[in-house]
Amino acid sequence: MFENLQKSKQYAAAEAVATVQNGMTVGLGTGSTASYAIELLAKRIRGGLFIKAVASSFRSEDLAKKLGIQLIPFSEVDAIDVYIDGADEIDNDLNLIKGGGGALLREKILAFDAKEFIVIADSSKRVENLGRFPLPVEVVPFGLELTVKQLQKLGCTISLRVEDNKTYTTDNGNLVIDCDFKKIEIVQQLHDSINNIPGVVENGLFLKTMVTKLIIGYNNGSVEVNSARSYQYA
Ligand code: A5P
Repeated sequence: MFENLQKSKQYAAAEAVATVQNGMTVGLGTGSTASYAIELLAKRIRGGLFIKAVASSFRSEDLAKKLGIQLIPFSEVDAIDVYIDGADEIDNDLNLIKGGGGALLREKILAFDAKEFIVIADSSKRVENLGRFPLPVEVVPFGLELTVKQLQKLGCTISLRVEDNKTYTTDNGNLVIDCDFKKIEIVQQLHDSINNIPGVVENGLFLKTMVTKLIIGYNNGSVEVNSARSYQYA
């Protein structure tokens, strides 16, 4: 049966937003699923919920401001209580590929700090092995050709991200190389090898230790909630 992915994303987002409590500092993710969470959070705020928020991209910041969510500077963040974001691929162990929307560095900074990182997605994001979705890697513009050569040595086919016929630039003024590995065998090893290349700022592999909860939504309104420790691929 055809699954309405937008509805599935909304249900996953709603389940995550329902866990947010008064007084929390909330990290706002980036992408279509995270945007649903931002909209639902704004709705709860209109209903009386009081929170502070930080955003993982200019796009999410703009959306939050437009919807009346109070954003605070990082100097005022004691700790992020919960970070809610989508993913491009989710494996059996809750390792993720993120960064399809180009915000991987800011997303990882927020997710790493958060006491709870809730991943929200439709079921199409679940895979047995990461790697069919090309892995986004944020790199500095200087020495691009040399960094590309080092990435290729790791066994991938690379493409420099382009948007609207222009080289894509991240919110941090960097570039994104999408690395097609087809199948990633040892996630942690690849993560470390990529980040050991000097021109690399960050890569889109989010290791399982970061994720505390996965919420998969289905278009019939049901959700599957898995805590990181007990989650198994179904
Ligand atoms: C943004 O940079 C990404 O990490 C997104 O979280 C990811 O691409 C998922 O996006 P969707 O929710 O739009 O599928």
